[in-house]
Amino acid sequence: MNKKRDKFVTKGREFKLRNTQIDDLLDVYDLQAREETYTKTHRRTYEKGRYTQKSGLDLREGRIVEMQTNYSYIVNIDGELSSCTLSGRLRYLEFESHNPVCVGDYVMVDMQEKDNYRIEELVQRKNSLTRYIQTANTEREIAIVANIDQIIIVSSTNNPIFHSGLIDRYLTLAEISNINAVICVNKVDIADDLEAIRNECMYYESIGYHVVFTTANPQSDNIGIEELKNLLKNKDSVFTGHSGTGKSSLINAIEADLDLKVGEISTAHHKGQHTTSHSRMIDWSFGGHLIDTPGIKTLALSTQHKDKLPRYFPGFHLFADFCFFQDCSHTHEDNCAILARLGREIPEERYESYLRIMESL
Ligand SMILES: Nc1nc2c(ncn2[C@@H]2O[C@H](COP(=O)(O)OP(=O)(O)O)[C@@H](O)[C@H]2O)c(=O)[nH]1
Ligand SMILES: [Mg+2]
Ligand SMILES: [Zn+2]
Repeated sequence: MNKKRDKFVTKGREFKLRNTQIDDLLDVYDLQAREETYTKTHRRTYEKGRYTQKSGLDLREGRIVEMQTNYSYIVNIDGELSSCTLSGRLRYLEFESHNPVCVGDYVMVDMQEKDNYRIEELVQRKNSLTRYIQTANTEREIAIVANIDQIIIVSSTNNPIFHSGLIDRYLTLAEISNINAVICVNKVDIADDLEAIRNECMYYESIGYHVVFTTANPQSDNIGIEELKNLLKNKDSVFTGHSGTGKSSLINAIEADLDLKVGEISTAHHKGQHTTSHSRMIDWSFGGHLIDTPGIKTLALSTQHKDKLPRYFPGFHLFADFCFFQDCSHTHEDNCAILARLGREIPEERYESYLRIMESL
């Protein structure tokens, strides 16, 4: 086993030797040094390294449905689930990206050796949700989930209190990530002022988002569950939103067989049982998938997104092209199309939310 790996590493280095400059090789095994010399050359190496140079492989396409450890994945290949490890070359790439593949990724698997299927290539992603981690002087992108159709942003009317600023943040992130979003307002049974919330949500509907109002606790009449279910059908979805808004309850109301734990903080639930990066893709009985990933809790707008906020804040893309300045921040500039629409197409409270997010980044 070890011998085989050594052989492969040697091959990997040959590949490097052919394709990179000696300068790049010197610090290959020195992560610290690599971080300090992280350059465009490395990025190019990474792009090249995505594709295998080995010959004689029996490559088949599959989709990662579960991440067990950083190196071990369950892959769905033509409807059959197989345990696969990451090829040595992709592990090497892990220096660059921390996890070169994630749940939802389409990958090419080498099936030459029974009991030793290996992920050799990553197929180009349609989209992904990523988070950033900061190291000494670079920041790294970590993919949480890839190739999904939509993010279900769950908020509650009460307990925890309705918070449209958070919806703005998630919508911005979804837009930046090129992923559709659905807004779910749960716990309509305990709203103090449902009308006010409905009014606030009309803006999201006016810019094209589907807003669904629900109840999900077993004592309620399951308001909106059928509507939500129809939106999930034949699509791959991720649920996100503050803890306690009712994500697990909603999923249980939609598909009772899953029997997710309600009212538990899922980090605690996962602790000791799996690594925190344990993610999986679950089949809905009615078509499509739910992607359950603890990584979603780390999803947040960060400073890396600040430059994009003026264009990606919900609805602003509809008007930002009409601002006089291309890089308009919509705060003090003359001839700003957003400021011109304040109080009309852009409600004051959305603009204030925009300013708050801008400042927080
Ligand atoms: N009143 C009311 N309570 C709900 C509703 N949906 C969920 N809850 C309760 O809210 C709490 C948190 O729900 P949970 O599904 O664990 O939230 P999660 O953290 O987002 O997964 C639980 O006590 C649920 O019973 C609802 O529609 N109405
Ligand atoms: Mg939960
Ligand atoms: Zn502007």
